[in-house]
Amino acid sequence: MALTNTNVDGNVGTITLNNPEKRNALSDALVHEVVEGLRDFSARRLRAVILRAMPGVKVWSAGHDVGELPEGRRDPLGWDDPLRHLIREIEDFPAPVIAMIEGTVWGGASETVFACDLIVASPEATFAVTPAKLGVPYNVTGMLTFLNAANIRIVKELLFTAKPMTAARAERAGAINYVVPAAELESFTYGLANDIALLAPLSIAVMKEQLRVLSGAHPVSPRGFERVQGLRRTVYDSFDYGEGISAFREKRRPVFRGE
Ligand code: YXS
Repeated sequence: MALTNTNVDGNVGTITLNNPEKRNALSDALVHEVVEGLRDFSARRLRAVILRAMPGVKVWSAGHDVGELPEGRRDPLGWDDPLRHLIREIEDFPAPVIAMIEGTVWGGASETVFACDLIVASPEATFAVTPAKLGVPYNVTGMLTFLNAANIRIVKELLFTAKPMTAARAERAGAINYVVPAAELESFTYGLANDIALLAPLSIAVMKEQLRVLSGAHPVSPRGFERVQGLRRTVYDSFDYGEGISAFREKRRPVFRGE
């Protein structure tokens, strides 16, 4: 059964997350469908893509599929993790990817949204970044996605509180572009996409890639990178990581020990 719907109208493509039973969790299967949709849109040389959920949804996406996270002793967000693939496909897509947000956004889905080029949200939308809820050591490029989306004060608030941030606050922080009443969200977002689609696609594609290269240009020494990876390993090898994953699966509150 399809976990997403795709649609093309002129030079604008739409990918709709459609797995409400699992609150559009970013499972390997769902991410695969989104990536295939983006690759098809790229082959068709579409000039803008809208990434959305079904109209009126309460949960845009519940984030990484916790059921697919390793129990421990393995990096939960390594290079080949589905979420990492999805982020890179969005960043590499040769035209603007616009996130149209209704409902709540969680964990890796918040990074997915922040990796998009433009974000339009309804006033009821919220964004939560949840590694600290589960004891997950987020990865380096993921940290960069957040740092490129908002200033470090806002990033620390999102990461250290794991609490949902309202669309209004996210807009004030510059982390999202527009907050639009739900009734106007679709017409506004498609108007934006169609305006972009009338402009020079090669110019936009090159400027998008330039910005990707420049925004990713943070010098980290090999020693610095290995230190970060070593620290992350102490987290995903910890009791707390296993406790966070188990508590989610057992639908109970985790009791973290700091070890
Ligand atoms: O019990 P069933 O089989 O009906 O399934 C339930 C949930 O288990 C499932 N589900 C998920 N399955 C896998 N991964 C998920 N992230 C996930 N979220 C939900 O969907 C079915 C309905 O869930 P339920 O009953 O809780 O729905 P609800 O409407 O009462 O509440 C919706 C949420 C989103 C508030 C609630 O499901 C929730 O809090 N989900 C987890 C949000 C979250 O913490 N996501 C972070 C995932 S980990 C991640 O993204 C990164 C690795 S990190 O943590 O580092 O950011």
